[in-house]
Amino acid sequence: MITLTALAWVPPFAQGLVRDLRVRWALEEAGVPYGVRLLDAADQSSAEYRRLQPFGQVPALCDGDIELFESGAIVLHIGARSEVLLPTDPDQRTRAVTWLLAALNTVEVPVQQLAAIDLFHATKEWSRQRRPEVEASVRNRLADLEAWLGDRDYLEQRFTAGDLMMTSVLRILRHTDIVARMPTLAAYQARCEARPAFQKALADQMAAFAATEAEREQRGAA
Ligand SMILES: N[C@@H](CCC(=O)N[C@@H](CS)C(=O)NCC(=O)O)C(=O)O
Repeated sequence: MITLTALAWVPPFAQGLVRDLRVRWALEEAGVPYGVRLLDAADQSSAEYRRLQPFGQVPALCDGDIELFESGAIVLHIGARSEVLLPTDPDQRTRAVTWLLAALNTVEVPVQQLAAIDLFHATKEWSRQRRPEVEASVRNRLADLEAWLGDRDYLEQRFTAGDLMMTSVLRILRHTDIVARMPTLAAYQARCEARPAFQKALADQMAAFAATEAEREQRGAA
């Protein structure tokens, strides 16, 4: 049995972005059933949780005897069970892994810097000074990605875990119009997000937050 650890609640600006979504999506693509353990903020720093996730973050995953953290590692672990995520042809498989790593190491780094500036530090003087340079580096990365995509539907011949991760990273920019103004990239993101597995994963993450809100309201009213 697979158990995914996710957060019980986050503020609306983060709902639909929390990184367990990537894992839920991979599990849905692979058709692998799973249960979810929801963490409160206090649980994140507990010694018990730190044994599972050394940094106290989500996602984490237990699959039988193996305990995993880092969304990339978890998606690769699930991908090993699913031709949909990782092709069996060794070269195609390596290309899919390469794109997953490019999403995390090359694209997510500046994208996350921009999100942190806009969502957590917007009123600080240093962020006002730093933002133009970070936005420019995001735009450069995305222009290169758009050039690679050209008229392809996916990063390689077909959808893989690389597209799953790249789309998950592009979503982080939803508070900006950067992707919307890049038609090839916007169409690519929409194509990947239209997949039933993504829609199910997103609905399930949002349902968990709604359930926590309802429970908190009920407790408040009692
Ligand atoms: N590199 C990690 C990043 C995980 C991460 O940043 N998780 C966020 C939620 S999206 C988190 O748990 N934040 C709370 C914290 O850092 O305390 C991964 O991809 O799994």
